[in-house]
Amino acid sequence: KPRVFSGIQPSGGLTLGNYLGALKRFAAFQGTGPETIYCLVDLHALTVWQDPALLADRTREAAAAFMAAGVDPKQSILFNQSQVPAHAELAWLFNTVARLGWMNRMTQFKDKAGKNSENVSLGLYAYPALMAADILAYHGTLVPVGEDQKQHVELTRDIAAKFNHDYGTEFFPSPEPLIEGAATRVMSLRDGSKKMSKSDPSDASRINLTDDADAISQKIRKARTDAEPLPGRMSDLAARPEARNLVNIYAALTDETPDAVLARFEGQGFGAFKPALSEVAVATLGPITRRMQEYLADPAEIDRILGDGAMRADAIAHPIVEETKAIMGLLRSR
Ligand code: AQP
Repeated sequence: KPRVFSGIQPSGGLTLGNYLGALKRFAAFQGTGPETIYCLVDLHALTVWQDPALLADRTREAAAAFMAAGVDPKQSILFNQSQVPAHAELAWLFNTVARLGWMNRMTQFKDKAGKNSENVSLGLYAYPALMAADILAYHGTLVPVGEDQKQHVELTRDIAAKFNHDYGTEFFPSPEPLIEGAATRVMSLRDGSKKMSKSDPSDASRINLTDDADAISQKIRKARTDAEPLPGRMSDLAARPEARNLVNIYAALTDETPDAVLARFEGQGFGAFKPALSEVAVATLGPITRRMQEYLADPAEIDRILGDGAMRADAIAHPIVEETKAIMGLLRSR
């Protein structure tokens, strides 16, 4: 039975990259058939330092962003990871299945650890095994993510396959990464070779879902570009990553193809393109920001929604973890 599962870390304010690469697509899966399960992966956020005084508020803010972007907690299951024990429990079992060599190939770990890899948490290294647990605790089969998470979903498939092989079972399905649209990798506004990220030290590198119209316009106006006019086709932007990024963002916001956008702006420079991009960005994000603020005005209601989601999630995941333990031969005497 197909089941959609995906998550976002409440490790900071969510960005336009998270919206276009993930949230917007999460909402689009609702009502299409498969059950949809969306998770604020707070245990993942802990893999880098989180201020305890901020983490709960960031989790509520991320929940508000999900709902403001169209994730309906009645149609979908929406909850934070740490309220459902199955995630951490299955992650340990998967730590015994995953191989060190597989983890050593993970590019996100290399990027985040940088040169200082002796001093990062063990959790950051084990992150992909926890992500495999997130998905497989629900027998998730469809995983909408941005391009940066493709490698982790592939590792999830490897873990499922090795578990099934080692224990002579077909218990875990092989989940598919769904990476679609013009915004599978939104890049930093300051550097076309880096992805837009909520933890980038430069606020000017990203558009936050909480930015107001002035901040959005100013960031787009200052976004790094070149002095060339726009061509008529994306294939002619191959060597211009910053320009390509802005066109992709425009296309994702308006649900057009990048080539359709370029057909309208061919021959024009960024003096004309940037104000047009600001306009579509403000028109899309403005209502989302306003709805977020409405949800955030009632934090107790957000907590109630996440608690309800966690109970529904637990009802699916708990039996799957119990069955996994039985398959592995762990004694259960009560
Ligand atoms: N720039 C992006 N373009 C498209 N999709 C993106 N995603 C993240 N950045 C972009 C997608 O958003 C989902 C949630 O990501 P995450 O919060 O779990 O962690 P991340 O991928 O590491 O994202 P960030 O924003 O860069 O977070 P930090 O800075 O905390 O590491 C995923 O589906 C991801 O692909």
